[in-house]
Parts: sequence; structure tokens; C-alpha cells
Amino acid sequence: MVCPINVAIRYNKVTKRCAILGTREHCAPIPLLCKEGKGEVEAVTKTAKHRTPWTRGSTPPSLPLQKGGTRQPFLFGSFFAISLLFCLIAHQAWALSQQPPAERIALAPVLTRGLVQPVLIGHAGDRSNRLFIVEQPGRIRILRKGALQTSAFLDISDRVDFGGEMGLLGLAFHPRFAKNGRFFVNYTRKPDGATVVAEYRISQNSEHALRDERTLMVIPQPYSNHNGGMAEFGPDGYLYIAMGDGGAGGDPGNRGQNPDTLLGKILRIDVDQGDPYGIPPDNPFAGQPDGREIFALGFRNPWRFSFDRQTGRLWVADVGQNQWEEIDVVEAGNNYGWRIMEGNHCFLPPRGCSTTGLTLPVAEYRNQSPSCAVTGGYVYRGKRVDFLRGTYVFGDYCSGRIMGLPDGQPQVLLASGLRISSFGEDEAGELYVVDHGGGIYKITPARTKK
Ligand SMILES: [Ca+2]
Repeated sequence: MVCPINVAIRYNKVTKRCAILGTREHCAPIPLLCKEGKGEVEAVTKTAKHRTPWTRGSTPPSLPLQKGGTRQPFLFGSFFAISLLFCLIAHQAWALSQQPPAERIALAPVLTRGLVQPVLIGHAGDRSNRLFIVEQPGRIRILRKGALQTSAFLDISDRVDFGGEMGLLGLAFHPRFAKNGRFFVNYTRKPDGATVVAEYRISQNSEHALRDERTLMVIPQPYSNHNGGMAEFGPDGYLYIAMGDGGAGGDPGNRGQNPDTLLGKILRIDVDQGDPYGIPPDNPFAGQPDGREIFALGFRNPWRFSFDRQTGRLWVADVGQNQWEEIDVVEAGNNYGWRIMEGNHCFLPPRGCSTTGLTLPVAEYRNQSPSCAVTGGYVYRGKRVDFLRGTYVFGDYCSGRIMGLPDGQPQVLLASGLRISSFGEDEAGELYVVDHGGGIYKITPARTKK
């Protein structure tokens, strides 16, 4: 039996030991080197092949720390010795090929003034080459050929409860927007702070939308934070919506795990059927009285998600609580763990949690200062940055680090210094970074130093 495994090894500053903390399959962990970076610990995640099944629940081996920065693993019998040797060689080769996180991308300013707290950028798929920017207070602006149009495409700031994590948070254009002019927004409403998912349409002038709203969903929010916010159409033509766990800290109502509430979930609805919408027949709880809109569960605050335009895969970045920011590849019916787990780690209970039935992240990083919250991005499918093609690109709101996930391990591509509220694609698949302070930047290749 050959079973693929993902091994996460981390150096614990308290115990001064490296520990193998998780595997994604029922396979044995393989020891690798554990590295302590400058002021923080780097997570090392690798996929490897192993022939020995591992019983879930058995104690994972740990690696002692030696002074001088090199940590040598224990040997666990002859098999592990051979595995270890193989892995050390493999890891060294891998480490050489993944040379330090050089700044391999650059940012070209597209717009640095005129925007108020932008939280999203995207295109309408109508071949107009326009970019649509969502301002959190409740406006959608049009950017055409680098120029911001003075009057808003849509202004619903009178309906939007804005502040903190509340506001106009999501925008999704219907896959046939060019023909039907329909688009959808996700916002926090006045005066009660509930989440609204609503449909709008363009007017006869394609630069302006009508303010008439068709409300699809109203979801009460028990606290002002963790409103999720993203809305986007999948390759299946259904509208996907990100809902946070309702807020406070630690998900006090255990909403992420409760299939009877829409909080703490990724939802999926059919905006072309039903009134006000239909339920896709293959939604996991389609036949139940509650939770029929649920596509996947166990999320804390999945602020941003995207579909890989080539593979259709759904990438969700779920903002962590105290320690771990995570990236998930999301499939129908899966449970992504919150609040039982934060990333790959038990949250409640803090130790010995059962991971049965849970899907662990494809990557995680610590949210120690200067990092604080993951901002989900996109799998790069553009043409300008060769080496980035096929890589999931994301960032951290506080540190401003733009990271890639070339091999399951977060790698810093650029320390941007921006407050990254979102990423976004243009029609050609080029990537943009949104600075919450009021800027839009395009990701370009780094200039070669001479
Ligand atoms: Ca999770």
C-alpha cells in the first residue's frame, strides 16, 4: 500500500522540541527537519509517499531540538531510519530548490487615491475590460483603463451598516451578466446588522445599476464581527456565499458545527430557479427542513474565497482565532473543523479532539504579530508572471505579506506593507491586490536587479 501523506512539523518554543502535528491520511508521519525562522516558527508541510499505514490516534513522534539551530530526529527503528535518510536527502534537495522567499513579484500601482475602504475588485465577464471595485461603506465603483469613474456604478450606502467587519462585502456578476445584467451583493444591513444577499440589475446605461433590490436571503447576525462576505458563482452556475460563525470569539454558539444554522458555512443556491431562489438538488442537506443552502460547514470567518478558473476548485481562506490561519480546498458536504479545530490543531477541546469526519486545511500559518488574519486570493492563471502560474496566491491583512502556495507550504512572495483586504482577477486572469487604505495594485514580475 502506498499512501500519500501530508506531514506538518513545527518547532514548539515552549517545549523546545519539533513535533509532527498532523497527517491528512491514515499514514505514518515521516520526520523532516524543523526550522525556526527569524522571530517566528516556520511551518513545514510536505507531501511524501510512505508504505506503512498509521493508525490515527497513535502518538506522533517528536524531534528533539539541538543547540546551534540544527535539529536531528530520533530514529524509530530500522524502517524509520531508512525513511529518515530518504527524507533528509529529499528535504535538502527540496530546500535548495525552494530558495528563500525572495521578493519575486512586484506591485504596479493602478489606483492610489479616490477610493474609500475598498474590499474587493473583480470583473463582470462581459468583455468590457472594466474592473469593479467594492467600497465597504456601500458603493461599487468602475475602473476603466486605469481611471476611476466619478459616479458610482451602485450606491446603497444608505442601506448598508458600515464599520469594523460590517458593510458592503461581496459582489458577484451572473455568469450571463453581459446578456441579463444581473448581479448579486452581500452586505450588512441597517439597522439590525443582518446579512443580506440581494440581486440588482444594470440600468439602460451600462455604467450604472438600478437601486431596486430583490432580496434573496436575510441572515440574522448575533454579533457584529465574522460576517463572511464573499459571493461568487461557481463553474456549475450556482451562487456560493461565505458566512462567518456569527461572531464574538471562539464561536460561543457552536454555529460552525450546527447544520441547522447558515452561520459558519459556505452556502450554495440557484439564482435561476425558485422564488426567491432554488436549492441545488445535490446540496448535502437538500432534503432536510433546515440548512438546505449549506454546501460545506465548519468555518469561522471565510472572508474571501475563489474558484480556480482552470480546474474549478474552490479555495477558501478561513480567518483563525488565536493562532492559526488556514487555507482550505472545499468540496460539497465536507466539515472543515471549526470550532473543534483551528487549522490543524484542537481548539475545543484544546487537547485530544476527535478529527473523525473533519477535513483539515491544505495549508496554515501562525497569526503571530505582524500577521493577524488571512485574506484569501486566487490561483494565478494570468500570463505576466511566469513562475506564478498555477500557484494559489493569498495574503495577510496585517503583515501585508503576499504569499504563494507552490507546494503546500506558504512562501512569502512580497512583503507589501499594504493592509490587504482582498485580491481580484481581471478578465485575462491577471491578479490585483486591494489595499484597505484605498489602493489597487497589479501583481507583476519583479524587476531583475543589474
Ligand atoms: Ca478549519
